[in-house]
Amino acid sequence: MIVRNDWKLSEIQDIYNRPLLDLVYDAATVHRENKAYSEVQVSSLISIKTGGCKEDCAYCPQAARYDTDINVHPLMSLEKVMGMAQQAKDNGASRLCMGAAWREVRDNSDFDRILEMVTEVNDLGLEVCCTLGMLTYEQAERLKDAGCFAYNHNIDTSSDHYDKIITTRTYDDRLNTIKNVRKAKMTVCSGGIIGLGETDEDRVKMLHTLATMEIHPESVPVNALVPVEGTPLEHNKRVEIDAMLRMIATARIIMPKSVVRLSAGRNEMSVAEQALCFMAGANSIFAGEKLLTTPNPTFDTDMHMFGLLGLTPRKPFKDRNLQTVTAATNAMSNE
Ligand code: SAM
Ligand code: DTB
Ligand code: SF4
Repeated sequence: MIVRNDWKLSEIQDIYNRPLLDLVYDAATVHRENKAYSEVQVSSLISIKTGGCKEDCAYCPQAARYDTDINVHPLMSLEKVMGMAQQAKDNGASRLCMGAAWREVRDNSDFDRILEMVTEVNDLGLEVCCTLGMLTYEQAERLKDAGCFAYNHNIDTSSDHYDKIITTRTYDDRLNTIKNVRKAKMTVCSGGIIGLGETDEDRVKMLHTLATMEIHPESVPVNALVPVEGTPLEHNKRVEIDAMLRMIATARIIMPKSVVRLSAGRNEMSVAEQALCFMAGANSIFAGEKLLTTPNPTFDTDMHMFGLLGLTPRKPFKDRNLQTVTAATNAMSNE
């Protein structure tokens, strides 16, 4: 399978705009070249620090400036996180993603505590992912050394649409954090959100930014906006299934080796809609009754769906992915 990072915008546009069932069929064909196509990576999310964030991301219930009904709390204790991590593992998750409502990481005792969480969750045998906002290279290295396997930092939308959604940090800031994560040899988890009032062209541009990165993100979350009361986007229309399918299928075709995660928005989707997304190449979900602050299907509901669709949860696959990163990074340094 050839992995390209020289995609032209017009090529991606042509793929994205194919008749929907042709697009899904083409993506499913690419997906089936992967012998593990019926395995789905199951990640569980913990909001280790909720709310009170200084940023102005228009979609986010955790921004301090919006009046939303969330359970604001400071950084959780190590013990509490470990209890939740064990529960996620018992439920069949292979990855645990810890999220903090921060603009950026600071070198303080909170970060030290997170490094301990990372080490201990890793020792449980789960892949550890963090999403803590912007990171310097040195902080990325510390996370990596503590055992962090992946770092989630979304580009969210196209560079053109970005400043209609966020004004408190730039697109380049985001790309820079992603570079720091890559340089520290963690795997990169980066994708975006649809339903932010963007056009199809913005969606294609966002996919183009991801698919022309020197190394594709190992995982690409596709979130449908969960409109939350009190945020500027609370009245945005629900994302239709065709938009989700076009995003997932196009991502699958242009980043054939990446894990594509059907992320926020599943609570509003039927099993049939989700089945189409898996058909179109989605091979990861967030499971557990809560995302960060909003509801999500329970593990039991998802395991029932997996049974119906003949899908199986994927075991932690640390070695395979690390080899990919190491090989790719070696190739970069040999150039
Ligand atoms: N504060 C860190 C940051 O912004 O990178 C980490 C946590 S932040 C909540 C992680 C991601 O969640 C955002 O980049 C965004 O893509 C997604 N997200 C937040 N609110 C959302 C919503 N209402 N609907 C869909 N996705 C959302
Ligand atoms: C991602 O792309 N989606 C997740 C995770 N990365 C951190 C977060 C979704 C948040 C949805 C809104 C909420 O629950 O607060
Ligand atoms: Fe803060 Fe992250 Fe929410 Fe933006 S998305 S307001 S940075 S928690």
